[in-house]
Amino acid sequence: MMTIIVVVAVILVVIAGSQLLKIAELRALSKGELIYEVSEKEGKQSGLLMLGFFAAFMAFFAWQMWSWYGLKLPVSASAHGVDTDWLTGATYAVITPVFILTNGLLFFFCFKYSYSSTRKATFFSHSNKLEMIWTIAPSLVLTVLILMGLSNWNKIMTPIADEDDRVLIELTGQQFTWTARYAGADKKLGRSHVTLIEGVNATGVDATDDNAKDDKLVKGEFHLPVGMPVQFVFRSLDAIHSAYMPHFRSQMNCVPGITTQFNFVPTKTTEEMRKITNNDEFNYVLLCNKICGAAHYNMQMDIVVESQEDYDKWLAEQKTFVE
Ligand SMILES: [Cu+2]
Repeated sequence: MMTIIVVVAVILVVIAGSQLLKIAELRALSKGELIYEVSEKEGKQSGLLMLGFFAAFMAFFAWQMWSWYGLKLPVSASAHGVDTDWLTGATYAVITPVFILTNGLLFFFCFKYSYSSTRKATFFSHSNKLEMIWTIAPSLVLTVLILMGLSNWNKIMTPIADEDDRVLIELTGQQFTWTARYAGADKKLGRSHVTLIEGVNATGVDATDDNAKDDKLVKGEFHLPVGMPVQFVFRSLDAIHSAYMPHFRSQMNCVPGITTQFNFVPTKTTEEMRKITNNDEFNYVLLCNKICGAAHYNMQMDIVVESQEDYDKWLAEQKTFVE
């Protein structure tokens, strides 16, 4: 009912507005004026309003930056994340002044060149020199930023080949939970496939594969040794999920039917991060960052980063896939 009243009210306002315009038009016509002719005074007023709008716009921008700044993530807990943060900072440092300058000019020119009956507009269609400047300058800046981004991207996307120099973990997403699988003593993950899902084997690990026998599946939380490269492999059993580990500046889609991957080196233990954030309850988290269904918001797993010793101890306590 409320919706109908609102719709009718909006329609009536539009009709009333158009009728008012018509009356003003007829009144002006009867006086021999043209209603749409803009006087110099009106032009100046519009120009001033443009300047006022720009000031309000900038104040809003500054207020937004100020009020959301506190939600920034703490310092990066992974090696490549430091570069990612630097790149984000550099990008902001480049685009913020450009944003303010271009918008400032846009509104200032509206004010400066507001209508004047004594001024004639210059016809100016083309300048090769100007075209070159505003094409080449942003291209150069973007090329540098993109190349730096790509080199950082390659660091985490080039799989770690050396089995002795990595921890291999497979993360499987399904509505609405994560399972982590460690490669076990042989440092190899056994085969897995959705068609093998049966009973307690909820992620479809192939029990007949020798490499799978010593694999370790964990739920709830998983552990990482500090300073050791971790090679992740991602799978999904149903919808597209996204493995998001914000404190490590990492995210990768989990896509049904294929495996995706990336790696990073955790550089700060959970204990260290608790001190940095001044929060005794701080925990690293793995979140799902693709809206994958009703309980998506709750699809998460804690991550514990600890010394190699503690990690080895924890891993030894986890059960192998085939006892
Ligand atoms: Cu999900």
